[in-house]
Amino acid sequence: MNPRRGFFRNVLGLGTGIAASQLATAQQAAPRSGSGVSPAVTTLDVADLPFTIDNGVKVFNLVAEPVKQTIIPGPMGRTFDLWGFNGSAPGPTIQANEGDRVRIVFDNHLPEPTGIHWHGLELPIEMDGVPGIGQKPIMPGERFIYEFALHQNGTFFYHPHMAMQEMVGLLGGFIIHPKTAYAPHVDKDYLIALQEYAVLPNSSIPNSMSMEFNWLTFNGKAGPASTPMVIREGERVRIRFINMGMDHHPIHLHGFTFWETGREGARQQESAWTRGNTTLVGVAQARDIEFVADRVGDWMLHCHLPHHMMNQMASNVGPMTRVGRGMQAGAGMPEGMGMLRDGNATSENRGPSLGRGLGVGSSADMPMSNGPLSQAEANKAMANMPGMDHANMPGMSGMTMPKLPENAEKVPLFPQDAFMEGEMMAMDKDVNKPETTGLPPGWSGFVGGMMTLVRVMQAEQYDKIMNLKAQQTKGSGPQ
Ligand SMILES: [Cu+2]
Repeated sequence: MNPRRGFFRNVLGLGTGIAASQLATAQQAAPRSGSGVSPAVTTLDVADLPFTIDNGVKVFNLVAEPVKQTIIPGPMGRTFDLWGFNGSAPGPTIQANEGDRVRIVFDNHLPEPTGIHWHGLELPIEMDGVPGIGQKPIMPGERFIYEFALHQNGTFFYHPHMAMQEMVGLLGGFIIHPKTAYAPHVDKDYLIALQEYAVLPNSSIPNSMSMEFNWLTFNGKAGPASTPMVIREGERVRIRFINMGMDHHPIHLHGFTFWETGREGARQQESAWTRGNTTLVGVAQARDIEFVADRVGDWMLHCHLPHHMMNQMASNVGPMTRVGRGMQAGAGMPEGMGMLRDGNATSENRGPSLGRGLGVGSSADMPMSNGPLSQAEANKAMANMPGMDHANMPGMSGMTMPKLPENAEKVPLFPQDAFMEGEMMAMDKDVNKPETTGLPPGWSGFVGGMMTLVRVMQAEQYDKIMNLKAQQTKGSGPQ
């Protein structure tokens, strides 16, 4: 494929939602070299941070602030109160080139002091962003100007150097393109930020004290709201992952064996590349993978921790489906962290959730598994959740509860996924976008948490989706 054509296609794809004047700067972000060009990195569902140039310095404006982040849209969806940057959590991606000098004008619109750390960058101590050590804390309403030269290249990120703030959304990608484009050339280059939240069913605020999480996100969206990657058959693809949370995520790709080509430090030399289909993205780490998408299909890309492939799951978050039982609220820090208050692990007073819980739903209250225990209970629960009443949802009336054997509940371990995953959980319409065109009806009921799709398609279908995207962009104009 002509790499230049690929480059412009990517630049245009990136232009969705940014003004034409900024397009020029996005173009400049990708250096040329004899071996080809580095495509601009696409952070699906998250914008890029625009910049201006002042005397050769790239100037970015970054604002930390409370944000409303829609994790999943629609009547079954959730919007959380998070702290993010420039309107989103994660914040917009910074893209620059090796050799650039950057100035980041940072405004603290949070109600508490902070400082922004440029994770992995080699820079002067006073630019390292650790409040109380290298710099004074940046107080609410204050501005601090970071300025430094970039002599590295690779996948980096930015976050406050305040532990609890890291847990409520404050993270963003920082991509430094190399002076000479990496070889072999890639046609598509994506960034996926991994974040997790513990949010009770009746709340919009994550419990940053929790050790267990029920909302797992790629770029601020839980499946099926994460926008799929759309790839033309034969393209070489790079996906970069960054992780800021409490858990390490084993990210697994279906259908392809990739090369792990980069880590948080830098791109690896080729002799150090390793083959795999799962890469463990540890907390504070970055991992880059590359593969040639030579097999058509809608391939899963997901964290393989089972609880991270679902939405709303946590030990005994019962009241959502067990209507009428009530919920313990206002638990203190020991309960929230699942600590023992007194006695021992087998005493009556075990704390609400035997460790690592969300801090609700004591195991004494609910000595049973998650979810409804029978079809009758499930139907009752559905009736109490208007958002899930598919009979009354436009376009969803075809989706019903699955027909199960009458004696299903006599089988030990039933139910597992029967009422948690499947067509009755589908929300195709709510997450419909050009990139989902042609997926089987009900697909969205099988995609949750840290799950998305790598859709590899033949040229005709690929062009059709690109046209739909172009029309959408034209229709909506700059956002
Ligand atoms: Cu995970």
